[in-house]
Amino acid sequence: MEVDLRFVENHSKDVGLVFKVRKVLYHSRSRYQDILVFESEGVGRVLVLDGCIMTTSVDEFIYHEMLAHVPMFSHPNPEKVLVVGGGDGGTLREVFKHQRVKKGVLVEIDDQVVEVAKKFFPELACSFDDPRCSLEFCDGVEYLEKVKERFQVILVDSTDPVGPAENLFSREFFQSVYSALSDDGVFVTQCETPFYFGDFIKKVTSHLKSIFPKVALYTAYVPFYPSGMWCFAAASKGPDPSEPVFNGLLKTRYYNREVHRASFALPNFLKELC
Ligand code: AG3
Repeated sequence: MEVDLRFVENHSKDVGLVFKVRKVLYHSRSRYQDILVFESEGVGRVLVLDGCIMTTSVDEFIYHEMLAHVPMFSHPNPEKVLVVGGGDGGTLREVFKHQRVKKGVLVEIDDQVVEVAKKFFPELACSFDDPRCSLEFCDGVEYLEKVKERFQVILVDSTDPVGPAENLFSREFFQSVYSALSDDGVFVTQCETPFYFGDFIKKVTSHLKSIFPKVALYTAYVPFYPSGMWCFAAASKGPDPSEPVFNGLLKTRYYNREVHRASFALPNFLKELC
């Protein structure tokens, strides 16, 4: 008899998303979180942290391209880039598509996530083999409090703002990000879905506005995240994040110049959050 195994992510107490599981490839608890990898029937491999879908083989490109390329294309010369979180490597992979990048630092609290990505998601973890990559295993908040180096672009690719990632959305953390950016630096953080995290998004943008001269929200459609509508908060010391200034072409499947600009056009209920 075949066992009908399913994984459910609960998006609220009443709504969730169900995946048919072909095989559980890895399941273990690290020092920080529960890590699960499964082969699904319909959407390839799935990475789950603390019960939340982080990425699937079929839609990972959307989130990673939109988190990385919007700031990367709006900065005239992003030589040094810092990614906080993103231990699967997908965001850094997109960053390294830019030949102009000389160094990409990834600060991840949980080395287990990197190990798991290397084993089960080589198409994401390939970024760790790039000679420009520097990996630091520590808390992003502490790293940014101490770092002396300055970055043109800083990205936060975190889990939901509960548990290990909570402090990555505090005003103090955004203040350290501001200090670690070069004078024309651009910052983007993933910032959840307006359907379930509206108040949270509002808090994030108001913290950012109290520190940065330019703040804007943009969205992307990520099918397997709660509600499918995903927000990113961009904050800049100089360049306009909604304007792609770099003219080069990269191989991307979701991102292009039109999508870049259009992603900043906000529906009315989202305008209220920024
Ligand atoms: N980081 C954002 C994931 C948030 C998803 N939330 C959820 N499923 N409840 C993804 C990491 C990919 N590099």
